[in-house]
Amino acid sequence: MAKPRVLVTRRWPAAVEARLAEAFDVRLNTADKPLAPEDFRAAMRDYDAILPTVTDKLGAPALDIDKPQVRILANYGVGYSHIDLDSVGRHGIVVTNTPDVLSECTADLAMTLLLMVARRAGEGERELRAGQWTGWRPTHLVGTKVSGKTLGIIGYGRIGQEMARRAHHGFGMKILAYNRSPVAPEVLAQCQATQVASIDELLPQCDFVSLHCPGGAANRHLINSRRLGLMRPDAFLINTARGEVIDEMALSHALWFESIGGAALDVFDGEPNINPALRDSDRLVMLPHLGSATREAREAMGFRVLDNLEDFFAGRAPRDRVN
Ligand code: 8YV
Repeated sequence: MAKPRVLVTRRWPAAVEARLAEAFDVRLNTADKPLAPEDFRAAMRDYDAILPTVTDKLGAPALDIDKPQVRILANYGVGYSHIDLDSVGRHGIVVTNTPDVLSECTADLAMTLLLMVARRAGEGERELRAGQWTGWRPTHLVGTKVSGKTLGIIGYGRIGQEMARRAHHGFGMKILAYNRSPVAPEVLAQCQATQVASIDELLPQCDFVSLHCPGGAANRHLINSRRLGLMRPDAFLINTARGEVIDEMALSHALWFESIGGAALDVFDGEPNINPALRDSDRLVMLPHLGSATREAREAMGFRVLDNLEDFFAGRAPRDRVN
C-alpha cells in the first residue's frame, strides 16, 4: 500500500523530520518559508495530511476548495486558533494538536517573563549594551519583589497549573485561579490555589496576572481597557497564551498612563508584526513567541504529531483530536 502523502509546512527538528520521512511519503519545507493561502489550497488537493503551525492562517480563504484530498490537519502546537474549525469540519477533516509536551517549557517562559518585568531585566540589559551603565547605586533600576506575592492565573489548564507550581512552590506565591469550568479540589490543593468565580473578581486582588487561556474569537480582547482598569496600579500582566486575548491599544494606554505596573508578552495580535504603540514602553518586556522553544519541547511536539498521524492512518482515533 502506498504511504500517505504528508506536507510539513515549516522546518521541524531534524530528528522528527527523519522519522516522518521513514513513515510517510513526506514533503519537507527545507526553505522554511511560510505557505501562502493559494499554496495551502493546492496542498489540500495533493496531500493526505498537512502539518501546520501557528504561522499558517487557516481561515475560510485557505480552506475554500471542493473535495479536498487532505483528511487530517495534524497541528504542531497546542493552540489551534489559527485553524477555522467550522470550515475544516465542513470537509470532514480531522484536526489534532500537541498538548502536555510543551506545558512545562511554556510555564518556564511565563515565569521568565514575570521575573524579567518585575526585576526590570530587559531595561537593565538594554542600558548595559548601550554603554550607559554608570555603576552600582542604591536607587538604580529598583524593581518589585516577586516572592510571596499574589499571582492570578486566567485559564487553569495544563500550562496554567505548571505556572502555579513554579510560582507557589518556587516563589511562595499565593495563587488565585479563574477557569471557565470548575477545577477539581485536589488540583487546586496542589498549589493551595483558590478558584474565583470571575475575571473581574480576580484582577483587583493580584500583584501579577498570567494568561493561559485559549485564543480565538471567544477570548478576543478578554483583557480590555475596563479589565485593565480593575488591575492594581502596580500589578503586572503576563501573556504567553495568544496575542488576541489582550486589546493591545488598551494595554499601550494602560502602560503609558501608568495605570498598571508593567506587562510582559510572548505573543502578539497579528504577529510577527508588532503594534507600534507597544514598542516604546520601558514597562513592557517582549519576546518573539518563545514559549515552547526548547529542543526538548520542539522534538516532543513533533513526535506527538507523529503519534497522531500513525494512529489516524492505522484507523485508530488519534489521541489529540480537537474537533
Ligand atoms: C508553538 C504555541 O511553538 O503550542 C502553541 O500553541 O503557541 C507555540 O508554543 C506554536 O504554536 C507552533 O505552532
